[in-house]
Amino acid sequence: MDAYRRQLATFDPAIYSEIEGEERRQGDGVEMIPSENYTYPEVLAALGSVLTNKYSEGYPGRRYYGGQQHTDAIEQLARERACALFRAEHANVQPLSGSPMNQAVYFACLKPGDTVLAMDLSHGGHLTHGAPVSHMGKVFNFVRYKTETARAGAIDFDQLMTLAKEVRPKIVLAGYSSYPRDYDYASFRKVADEVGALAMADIAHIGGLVAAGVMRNPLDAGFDVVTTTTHKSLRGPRGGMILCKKDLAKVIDSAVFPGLQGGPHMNNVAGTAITLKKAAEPAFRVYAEQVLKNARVLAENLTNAGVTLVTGGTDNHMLVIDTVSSFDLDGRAAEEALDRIGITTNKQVIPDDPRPPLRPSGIRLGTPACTTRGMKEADMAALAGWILRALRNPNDTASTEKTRAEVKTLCRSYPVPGL
Ligand code: DSN
Repeated sequence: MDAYRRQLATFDPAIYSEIEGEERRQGDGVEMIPSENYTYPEVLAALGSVLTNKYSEGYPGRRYYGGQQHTDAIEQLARERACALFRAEHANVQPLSGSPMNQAVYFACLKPGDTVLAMDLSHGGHLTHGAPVSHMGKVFNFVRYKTETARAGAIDFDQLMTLAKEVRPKIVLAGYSSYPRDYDYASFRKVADEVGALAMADIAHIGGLVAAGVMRNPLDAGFDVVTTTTHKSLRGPRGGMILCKKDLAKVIDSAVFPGLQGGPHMNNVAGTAITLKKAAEPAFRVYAEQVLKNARVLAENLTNAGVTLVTGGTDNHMLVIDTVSSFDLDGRAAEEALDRIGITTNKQVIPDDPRPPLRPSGIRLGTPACTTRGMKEADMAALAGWILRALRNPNDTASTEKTRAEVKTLCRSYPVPGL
């Protein structure tokens, strides 16, 4: 145990024992929530550094407080690395997380009441894409488009064009948090051009896969602005980034600070810079390719066993299982059954779900975290077997205990980075 941990354990044993418990939980189980990952030990070191003590309102070279010689250098490196990695003209690395990054783009580019064309929540869109319960949904006018679930989740771009001509959006938004496919960004760009809208992509989930070059980059299709979180497939600290064209740089930066946020969390910005350096290494591409392979193998094993996947499969890191039609279990019961065997997933609405969000018809699974631990195709086949066993026999205590032990044994072969 290092000196800081010993000090914490002595001063606040209650908190320390919960941290230890969470370390055990993360190590003994398989994390399959598609938005989660294990960050690098180097990032953990930056997060726990003295950078957390520093206020740095403003941007490199233009701060409102003194003492910025080191923070300026760190933020500048993070911005340059982000631009190089994603082929962006400008990067803002200050958003505290995914929601504020999207809010900043809306406030930078829209007036209250303006229209945004975004993916329907139940088809995979995100809360910050204007769900009625979000504040953004009250400030701006979000109009929804849907996917064609029977055609592998395809988007009908003729229909989208007709809708865009009708509602005249200021932003056409391509983005999701529960959609297991890739997008045809050029077709979105065409729709945006036709109605004079900005093309925005929210790649929060797939930022790492785009950075590695294993999924399409919307900036290559001429998108104006792209947002991504840093803690999902990118494997960094919790945070957000906005990548945009030069002509939007000023309004985006002002919308983040002073528009929406105060001082950036410089320990996070340093963690982001380190993450971006890691993501530029060849090993990260190998990791990203394995994330996709693992998701496909998991999907194949489940569909071969008769499980219904939303859109029929996956092109990215995630799978959405219709648990009601596959196992006669709602999403909450399925999530709980998997929790009991040490596989963590999350309940999830499926397209046009007739059930409520806390008892939806499905669950969502992803491979970024288990791939970080080193799991490969054979492990995915084993995981698929255990998932099937647990969801077919959710109330069989003996089977649950046996499966839990098998999951734990697998986990012992794959230590969590940083532990
Ligand atoms: N919570 C993240 C997710 O799970 O997709 C984004 O909201």
